[in-house]
Amino acid sequence: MNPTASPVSLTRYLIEEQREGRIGPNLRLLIEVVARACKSISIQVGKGALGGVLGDAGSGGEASINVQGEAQKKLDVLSNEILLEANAWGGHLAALASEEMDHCVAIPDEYPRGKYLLLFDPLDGSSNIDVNISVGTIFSVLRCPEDVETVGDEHFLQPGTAQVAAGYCTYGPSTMLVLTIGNGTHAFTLDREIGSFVMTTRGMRIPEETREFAVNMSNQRFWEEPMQQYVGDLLAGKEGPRGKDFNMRWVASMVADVHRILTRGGIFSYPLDSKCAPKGGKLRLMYEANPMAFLVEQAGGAASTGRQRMLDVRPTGLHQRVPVFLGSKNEVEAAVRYHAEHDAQA
Ligand code: P6P
Repeated sequence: MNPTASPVSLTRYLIEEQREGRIGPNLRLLIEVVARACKSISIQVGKGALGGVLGDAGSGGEASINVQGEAQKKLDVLSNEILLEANAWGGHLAALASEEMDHCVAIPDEYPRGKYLLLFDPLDGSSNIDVNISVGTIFSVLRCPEDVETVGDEHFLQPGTAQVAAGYCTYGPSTMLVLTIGNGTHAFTLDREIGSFVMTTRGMRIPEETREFAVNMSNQRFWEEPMQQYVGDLLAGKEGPRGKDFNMRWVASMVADVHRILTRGGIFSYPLDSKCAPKGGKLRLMYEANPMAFLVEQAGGAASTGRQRMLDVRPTGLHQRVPVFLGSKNEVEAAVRYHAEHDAQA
């Protein structure tokens, strides 16, 4: 038998990482449990209109509104429940936090408590579900501080550098799990015939240069001046100061946009604008920006708030929002320079 010929499953990858001492058995179990929950979510998402799971959550015509003030989709609620149930009894977690829940949830007393904290956006981009555009699950794993009797939101407030694992599952033409445990970023594709995630890219690498940017241009008039200048120069193309033409892509599903960037490069930005600035930005730090930043840095890219390395941000709230620039290292650094030069003149 030629062990190097057979495809590497997620299970085999994690066992090999454990054998190398890079993760312990409980973190390996946690990642397997999250991956299994993502398979269940993939099945539900894949049913579309046939599954009775499209449309807004809530009953009697009353929309269900989450802590973000956003109308929940039925699949948001279902995906959240799938992740909660999958992780309750395994003994690997101390508590969970979700975009869909106001506060963290401790593991029920009847189950053994583990030493990890799991954060997730159960179904990011869910506004795209009803129009059949790719959506995804984003997750981040932290260690639970030791000697904590009752886990609270405050125990989750750790910088992105404290993450021990992060990943997303994108529910697109294929279902893919992209994962880092701090030893590179790797992609696994769901083989539906055997029901396993199979490694399809070991060591994703983001090209340092790019000609592709992702931003919601309809917000342009609301952006800060350095962002206006930065994007204006991108749009000026080779006749402008950047000296090359750029292309634009915007799926409005972070997982889909970030997966494209991890696959072929680019820069993704959801900057401050006068609409979201009062909240600190649009995207959430703990379960969107930080896990994506970990994945991107592990693939040779960069991730910033525009003024600070994303993974260094000291969190102040479980649902804290931040401006986001991530992707091809040299392009993110260019965007940061526009902000630094602006701030230096202020
Ligand atoms: P806009 C989806 O709601 C999301 O949180 C991200 O997945 C996505 O990148 C962004 O918001 C899209 O925002 O303002 O373009 O709808």
